[in-house]
Amino acid sequence: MIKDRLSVSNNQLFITVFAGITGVAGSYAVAGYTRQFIVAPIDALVVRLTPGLLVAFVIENIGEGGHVLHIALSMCLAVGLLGGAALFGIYVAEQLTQSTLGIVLAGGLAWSVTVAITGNPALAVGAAAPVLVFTALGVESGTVIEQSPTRRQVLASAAAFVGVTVGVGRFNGTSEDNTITNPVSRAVEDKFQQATIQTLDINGDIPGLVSEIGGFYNVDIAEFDPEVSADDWSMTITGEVSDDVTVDYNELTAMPTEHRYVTLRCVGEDLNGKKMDTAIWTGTPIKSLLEEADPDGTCDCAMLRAEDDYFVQFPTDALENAFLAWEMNGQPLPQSHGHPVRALVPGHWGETNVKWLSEIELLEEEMDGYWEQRGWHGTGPVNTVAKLWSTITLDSGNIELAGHAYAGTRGIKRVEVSVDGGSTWEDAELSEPIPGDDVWRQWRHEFNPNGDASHDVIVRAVDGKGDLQPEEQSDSYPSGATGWVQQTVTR
Ligand SMILES: Nc1nc2c(c(=O)[nH]1)N[C@H]1C(S)=C(S)[C@@H](COP(=O)(O)O)O[C@H]1N2
Ligand SMILES: [Mo]
Repeated sequence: MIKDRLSVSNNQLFITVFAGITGVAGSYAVAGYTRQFIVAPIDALVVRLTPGLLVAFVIENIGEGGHVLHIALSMCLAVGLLGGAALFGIYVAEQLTQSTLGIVLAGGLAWSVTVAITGNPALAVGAAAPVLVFTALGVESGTVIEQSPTRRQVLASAAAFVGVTVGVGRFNGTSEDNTITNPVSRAVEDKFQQATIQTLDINGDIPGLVSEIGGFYNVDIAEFDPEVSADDWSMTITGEVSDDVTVDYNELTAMPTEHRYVTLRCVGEDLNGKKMDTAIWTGTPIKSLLEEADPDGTCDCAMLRAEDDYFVQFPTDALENAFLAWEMNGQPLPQSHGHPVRALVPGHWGETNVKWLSEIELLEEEMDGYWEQRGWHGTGPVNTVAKLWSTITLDSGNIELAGHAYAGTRGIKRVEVSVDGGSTWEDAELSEPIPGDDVWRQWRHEFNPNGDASHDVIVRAVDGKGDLQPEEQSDSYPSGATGWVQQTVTR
């Protein structure tokens, strides 16, 4: 006998949750960790709608872990949406005693919602199919009581489904940037060699003078990087200019090409943090494009915008020696570093180096960029820093201290080390400067511990102008960390 109840049973509610979870897993299986994954656009929206003060608070207090919070929230929302489609289907099936109609409605609804969110009809099937299957299970469990699947059966089939789909997704191998291998041009090869030769002989495990692509730090406002193909890319210089100038990828890469060592450092990192790296970048100076556009704005300031809705504003002067890069260490710019084209602004904090660059707008008056709206002051020149990234005891019994020092376009003249809490200072050994206006240097200092178990080590840099790294300690928020790196080193 068909039950004529109007409500949905607990068992059915339980099944709709699995419909939601497996729908999300199915979407992941076909789309991978990309923008076609149903969670991605939801996450972008969550990030956009989160108040700036909260973002600043999370970055300061939770740091990178903040990503986990909004991704988890976005996952729950996606599960809710797809589960909701299943619930609606079951409800219709019960109300109208139309099993097939309910099941098809649920699948169709899940599909439409996923297409609306991701814009990809084909891949949306990955999310819709599990919803349809679980809705069918749910409808059956309501009508034919004796044969209804037990919770354990539902759980087992859901787990199996998630396992299989995620497995398939892995197997399909969503394109990962680091696997791209290109023949590296002679010029880049030479630069690699020079860096290798000039790298200090350091026993500790620290980056060389050129960071590996896979080890190069990453800071993104969005959890999912935009996917921009070189063919679809173009960049426009607009706003207060005599003429708008637009270049596409072919035009850009046909311009005079240079290979530069450039170091980047994030304003948000700790004093001795690791968000500082150097790569060999291939690109073209931006100057000729700017001159073609002929800026005539009154504030002499520019807003750079990107495909991930990132934007940053700073004085046009900073673009004078800026660079538009399309290769990193001889490879096409990896997706996570701004494929196909990013800006590199010499000596300025990482945030000015816009990835997935789409527009340079010359402004009439100054406006805050993404991070400045959130209280940061990170558009100016970098602070001077000497990092202490490695401390090890050598076979000889001596202690080796080593790290990198960076002061943007000011350059590094000297690194000084104290092993007695600042009473006496010695100059560290420094790597020969690699050519470039905006590069770090490696330093190394070896000392005899003289039987003492522990040493109060302090390191500080002197920039190319002769200015000592400021001693006063401050947090990275809002203007970048200051102070001297200090560490107790024991044998
Ligand atoms: N479009 C875009 N550009 C961006 C960012 C971003 O989130 N979106 N992050 C900025 C920040 S804060 C830093 S420190 C650098 C980091 O560059 P990387 O990820 O290549 O190391 O990129 C900058 N450019
Ligand atoms: Mo940054």
